[in-house]
Amino acid sequence: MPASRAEAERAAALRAEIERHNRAYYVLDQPTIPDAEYDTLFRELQTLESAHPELLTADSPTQRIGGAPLPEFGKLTHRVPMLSLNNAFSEEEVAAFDRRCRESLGAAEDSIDYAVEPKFDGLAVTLIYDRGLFVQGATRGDGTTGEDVTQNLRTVRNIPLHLTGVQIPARLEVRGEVLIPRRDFERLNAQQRELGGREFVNPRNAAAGSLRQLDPKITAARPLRFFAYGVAEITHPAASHSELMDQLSAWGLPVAGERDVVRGLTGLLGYYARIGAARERLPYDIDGVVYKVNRLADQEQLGFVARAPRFAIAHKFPAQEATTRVLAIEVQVGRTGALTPVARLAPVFVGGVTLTNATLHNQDEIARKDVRIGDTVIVRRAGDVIPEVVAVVPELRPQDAQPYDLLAAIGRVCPACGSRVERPEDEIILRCTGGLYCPAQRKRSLAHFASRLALDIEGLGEKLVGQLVDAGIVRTPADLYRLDPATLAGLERMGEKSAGNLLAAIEKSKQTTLSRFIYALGIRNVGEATAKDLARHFGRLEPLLAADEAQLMRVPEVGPVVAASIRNFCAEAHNLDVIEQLLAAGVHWPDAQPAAVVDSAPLGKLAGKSFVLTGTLPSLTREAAKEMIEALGGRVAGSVSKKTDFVVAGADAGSKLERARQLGVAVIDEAQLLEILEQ
Ligand code: D41
Repeated sequence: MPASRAEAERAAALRAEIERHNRAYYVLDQPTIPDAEYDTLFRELQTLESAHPELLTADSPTQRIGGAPLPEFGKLTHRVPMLSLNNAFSEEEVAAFDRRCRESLGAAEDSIDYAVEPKFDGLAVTLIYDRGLFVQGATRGDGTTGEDVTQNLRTVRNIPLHLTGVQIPARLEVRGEVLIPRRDFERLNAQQRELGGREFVNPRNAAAGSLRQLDPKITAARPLRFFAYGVAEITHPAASHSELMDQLSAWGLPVAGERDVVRGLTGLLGYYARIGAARERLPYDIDGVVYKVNRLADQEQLGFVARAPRFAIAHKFPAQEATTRVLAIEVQVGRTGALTPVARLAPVFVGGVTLTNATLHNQDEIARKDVRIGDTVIVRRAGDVIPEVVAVVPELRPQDAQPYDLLAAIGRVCPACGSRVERPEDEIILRCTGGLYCPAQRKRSLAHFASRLALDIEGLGEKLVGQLVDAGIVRTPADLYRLDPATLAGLERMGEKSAGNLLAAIEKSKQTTLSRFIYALGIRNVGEATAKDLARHFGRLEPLLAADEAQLMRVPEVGPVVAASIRNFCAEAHNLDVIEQLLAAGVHWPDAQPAAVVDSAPLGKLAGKSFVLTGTLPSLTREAAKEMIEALGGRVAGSVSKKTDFVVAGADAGSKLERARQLGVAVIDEAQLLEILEQ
């Protein structure tokens, strides 16, 4: 039966009232009614809508509990790319940012107004409003293309399903960050514990995992929140970033309560200190603060470099350190047999995650820091880098602690396979000589083969590879293409669905590119950049496999060491055998081109120039610097050799900088790099 006019009016009134309470609770943080009363209103609306589906609207609050699961997320190409932010780690770097802005704008000292805000440690998303109605939302992805997570974003309680107020533009694309407040995160983990589910390591991971659920009901049950930090395009008359944020807030969008406007470098550093001091008391995790030149006209004048704006910078809080005890030292075997000592630690909470181990790098480092089992040590965790032991606290050393000798500890044999261990000349690391006989090396090689920059087999990580190798199901990459549901069904924790997903991912990986394939083979000294060089030069696989050292060294950037590695690899019959099996299994690449065609491609002005990036650059991320160099035809390698043209060194540059000095390679800083790029 169609709804009566009274019922239609009641539904509209309920929607408005519920959204008003929602906003009071989730945006303004001022609850207006008891939960039980809210639930009663909500259920009344649900009952009306299910009796009269024509009353249901896209922006009804009932839509926040999530609809049917999706088979997969669609992709969404951002109309305006989602840029990245450059980082500053010190006052000097902030001063340099302020100076650059002043020089470009011709402004005097302490005269620029900056909009300042906390840097949320969440997940960047974009929300699209069509005539005020929330119609689509996506993750940032790689900045160009993200995943369409509209149905999940609808369940985020403080995202308005429709905007309120005046002068709402026909189309508004809001950029912001999705996160889970700290208190809610604790509660969520307690709940996971009770339900016997997996706990999340930190709020960021929990937010990312929650937003990427195919079942929106799961997302709806997670305490996600959104905060806006910008718009894709200015469609509203605002003169400054702060006015723009005020306007977003007036339309009902949540913005950071701690935002402010300050003047000059003095103001920036004052804000940094203020937020740093208040950090523990904030309801959410932040990893720094963000500074933006406030006047929009000035922002436009400053413009962009690569993929980040010149008018903004993130001032990060320092890497986090803590002290804990070394319970044991274990030795891990890498893909190429390198043995890495790892300290097992008494669990310690550092910068949002619990650390249980930290790398000790190699015997020389252990000796230099004199790390012993039983020692109390300082561990550091910075961003995405592997946690490391920084130093020992000598006062707290147990009397009986003995100096640690790696070679003696492992009895001079590989802990994974018992093969002889050697220390190649000129190297500080020990290596297992077992090659692919060693199960540890085999696992790492397989995981490398499946990794993101190689054949990119989604879901096939170290853990699953370990299971497959231990069960004797997989020995070489070619075995992956012979897996079937029946074999996988025997594995622990492998349901029908995950088996299906894995097989689909393996099938998908068959179509790849030549450079990915070369990289995936895991030839020693052939990293991503060299794999690209080889693919470009040879165009096809066969001539590469057949090339002798002289032919290989004709590839720009390939020297005797790399050439010898490739020859050694090809001299092993079983390597060629695996390649043959992979091709027979259907692995292929559509981009095969004769070398001549590739070589005649237009050259950038950095063609033939090789760079190595090391340390933390003051404003560019490594990724951004790499992209800029590659865009001009240059090459970014992972290690320094005589063929390196420039080493770009930032703060805390280590062994690569040292090696550059030994080899007499030119060392430049970020400013000099930018000069070269802009020439
Ligand atoms: O709170 C943040 N994480 C935050 C991120 C912020 N407060 N402001 C930001 N501003 C921008 C620009 C200036 C590029 C619009 C950002 C980000 N970007 C950002 N987040 C992730 C990538 C870029």
